[in-house]
Amino acid sequence: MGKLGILLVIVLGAIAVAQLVRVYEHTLKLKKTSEHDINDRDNNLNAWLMLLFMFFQFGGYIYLMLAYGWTGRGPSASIEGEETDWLLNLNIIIISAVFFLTNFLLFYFSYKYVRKPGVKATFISHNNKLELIWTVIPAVVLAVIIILGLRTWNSLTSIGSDKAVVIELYAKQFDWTARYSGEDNVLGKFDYKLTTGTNELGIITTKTIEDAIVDREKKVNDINKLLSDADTVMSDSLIETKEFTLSHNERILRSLYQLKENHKVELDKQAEDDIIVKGVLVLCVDQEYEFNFRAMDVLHSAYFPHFRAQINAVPGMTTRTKFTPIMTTDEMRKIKNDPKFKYVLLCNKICGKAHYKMKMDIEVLSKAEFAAWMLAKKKETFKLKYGAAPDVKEGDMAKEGTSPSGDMPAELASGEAAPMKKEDEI
Ligand SMILES: [Cu+2]
Repeated sequence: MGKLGILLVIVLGAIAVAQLVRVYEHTLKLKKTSEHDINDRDNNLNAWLMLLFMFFQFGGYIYLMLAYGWTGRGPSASIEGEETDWLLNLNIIIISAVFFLTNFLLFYFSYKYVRKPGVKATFISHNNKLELIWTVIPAVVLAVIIILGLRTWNSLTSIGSDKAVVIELYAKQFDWTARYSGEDNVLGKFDYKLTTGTNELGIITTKTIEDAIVDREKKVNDINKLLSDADTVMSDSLIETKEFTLSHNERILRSLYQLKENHKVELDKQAEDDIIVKGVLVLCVDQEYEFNFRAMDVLHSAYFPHFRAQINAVPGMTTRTKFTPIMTTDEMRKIKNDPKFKYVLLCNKICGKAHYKMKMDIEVLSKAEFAAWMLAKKKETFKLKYGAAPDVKEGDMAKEGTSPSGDMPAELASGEAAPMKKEDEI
């Protein structure tokens, strides 16, 4: 049975209902009563049904609470999450109280004040006291919820303490990339104009700027050559497109020259010790983390359900949140009695077709395990993966003690850059 069959059943069903109503109207006419005359038996039945419905929804609410363990969130895996949980619980208590009270009044009064023969209803047009009560009480309760919420929100989105480790999370359709800030705990600066296949996060170093300029100059030259080539025959619309692409590339090239002029070589160090990680975000237990978020394309929302953190990742601006994991993945597996349990970072904003699978696993390790993992990752700094600027002397940087890669093997220190992947034309 296809869609047509379903449609046919719906239409026939509607016709059947309409016919039944007509039959009912005719019976009433035969009985010489109007359909507006409702007898006491029908009224009492409806009054009892009201009461039954009230018990049904109260029972359902209590059953769900018991079946899923309060709100179904499970234990919080971060210090900050416990405060958020406290707030959520306060809200649930208030909401539940209002739910039970208002629904009780609605359904019980419908039952109690069912029409009785000979009893006339009292007509009340206005009551100032009642108006005041149902305006002031919700206003006060809402004010308390908002003030407490804002206080928590401000503390969660403020800059981390001195002990906080800074990590950047970069969102794009449809995955997350983490950038650890390295030994100096400072993230290198970035500029979208430097984004290429080998510098996905657009990190600024002397070398990435140089490479981007070379790349962009080549693009400009290629188009110029094509446009001035007398042997190439092009349609007017193609010429227009090429000229548009040319002016776009020239504009970017001009800002790249500017970027180069304003760039301070000392800043290279901030970027070069950064470590870019995909796939699994590895964290250390009892360590405060400050997460900075960026988005490449559209709005995303970083959601850490177990750590009770969520914040939007917005193109063109950096957003921030922080938390301190208090349970390793292994500890949580024991609590949940689930050996396959994994913490996750999800995207909680419908950002496109494959939004549902925009996810990054999170592994919280003990201090010793994390130190071992980090030691291995030190061999994957941005400098070692991308390459350093040819004019920066390794010895000088090591002497200053600010570069973690001062002791790197000579063959890696030579800074062989991976070839730049050609960026798509606009
Ligand atoms: Cu997304």
